[in-house]
Amino acid sequence: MSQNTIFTKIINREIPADIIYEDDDTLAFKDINPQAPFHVLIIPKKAIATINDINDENSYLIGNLYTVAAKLAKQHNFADNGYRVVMNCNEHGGQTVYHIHLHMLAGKEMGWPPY
Ligand code: DGP
Repeated sequence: MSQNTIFTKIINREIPADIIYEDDDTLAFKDINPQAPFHVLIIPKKAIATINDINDENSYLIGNLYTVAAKLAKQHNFADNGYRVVMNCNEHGGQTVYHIHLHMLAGKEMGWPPY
């Protein structure tokens, strides 16, 4: 699986994105096809293709994604109302970009089950 996806281009500023958070390891930007009033993708700068590629060495990067989600929830005032974070894996999970990413959706009440 290629490590170079459209998200690498966003990290390297080769294509534009509406970036709302950045630190040394993590980037968050608005999804191009939003499914909620607030729909942001939170990604590690290091390319990890899927959940299946998480291991003891890189799992701290995944923890960071949730830490950023918690920060954004407080910053954008939907921590109390609630929100959803989702990570899709491979074809049946609905993954289309093979650079791991946490979808963060907020600003409306979510339905369940998610299909
Ligand atoms: P997934 O299906 O879980 O792999 O989600 C991929 C998401 O990435 C999808 O919701 C649309 C978003 N996306 C794809 N290409 C781009 C892009 O070039 N820019 C931005 N901002 N989002 C993108």
